[in-house]
Amino acid sequence: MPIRRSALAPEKPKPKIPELVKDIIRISDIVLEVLDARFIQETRNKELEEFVRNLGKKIIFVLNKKDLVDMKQKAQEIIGMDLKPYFFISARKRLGIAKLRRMIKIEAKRLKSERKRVNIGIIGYPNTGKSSLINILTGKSSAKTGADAGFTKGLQYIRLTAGIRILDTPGVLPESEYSSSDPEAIKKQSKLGGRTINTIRDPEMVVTGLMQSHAKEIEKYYGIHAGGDAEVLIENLGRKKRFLKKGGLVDEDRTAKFIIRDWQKGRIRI
Ligand SMILES: Nc1nc2c(ncn2[C@@H]2O[C@H](COP(=O)(O)OP(=O)(O)OP(=O)(O)O)[C@@H](O)[C@H]2O)c(=O)[nH]1
Ligand SMILES: [Mg+2]
Repeated sequence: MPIRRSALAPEKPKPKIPELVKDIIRISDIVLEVLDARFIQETRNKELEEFVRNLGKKIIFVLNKKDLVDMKQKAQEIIGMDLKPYFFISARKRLGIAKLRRMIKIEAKRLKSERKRVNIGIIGYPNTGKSSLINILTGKSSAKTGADAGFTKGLQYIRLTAGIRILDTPGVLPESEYSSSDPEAIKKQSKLGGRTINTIRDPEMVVTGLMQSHAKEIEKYYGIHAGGDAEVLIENLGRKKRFLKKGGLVDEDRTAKFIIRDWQKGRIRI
């Protein structure tokens, strides 16, 4: 049964690493940390990695959404990043999946001599594509996916092959971003997809943040020349899409949210 999202519920303080995620890590034999290839360092969660390592478990780094990045540039960027082993993949475009699946099976086979069943836990920052990866690996659409952060809520098991189970987890924010109301933190979370559109009070501010770092790519995507100015972009796009309020003024809020949604859905290549 699909789990209802409680996007409108008041934000309650959450534990830093949710108990559910800790439990899944505890029963996992191998852990895959899914990172966004666009923002590798920013979506990494060192506390979570430490928790896994302290339990003596191996981490495989999965750099997802490679369809959105320039691979030549990325190959340079990750040198010396201490990500071993790592796999660049695209769950959306089905790139790099066979290689990753092979690696998982080899690791699992090694462990299977010691136990009946091998559990693979999938962890990571919200919205990096954990559930999408599971669907691609298993060839089923059993793990629910969605553009909103925090889409995966409960425990989900999916069978990979006989004796190998994959466990999905809800995305976890790093401690430094936890319940922050600082505008810079909100901009960052929205850019990384760690904050859902429903909880963004000032979408124009977020678009301003996106334009500060990626104006060229965003303007190209919409075919609008805005000279890096978020207001100009919103005004023009709102007119183009006919997102208008009474009196014919552009509905800036709606237009800004539309841009954030495209960004979080991974439609804009950078
Ligand atoms: N461009 C691109 N988008 C992707 C890729 N993989 C996933 N996405 C998109 O990223 C968004 C999040 O995907 P999910 O699989 O729900 O991410 P998740 O990590 O399970 O998210 P939470 O459960 O909320 O933490 C969706 O809009 C996906 O379509 C990819 O390889 N490329
Ligand atoms: Mg999910």
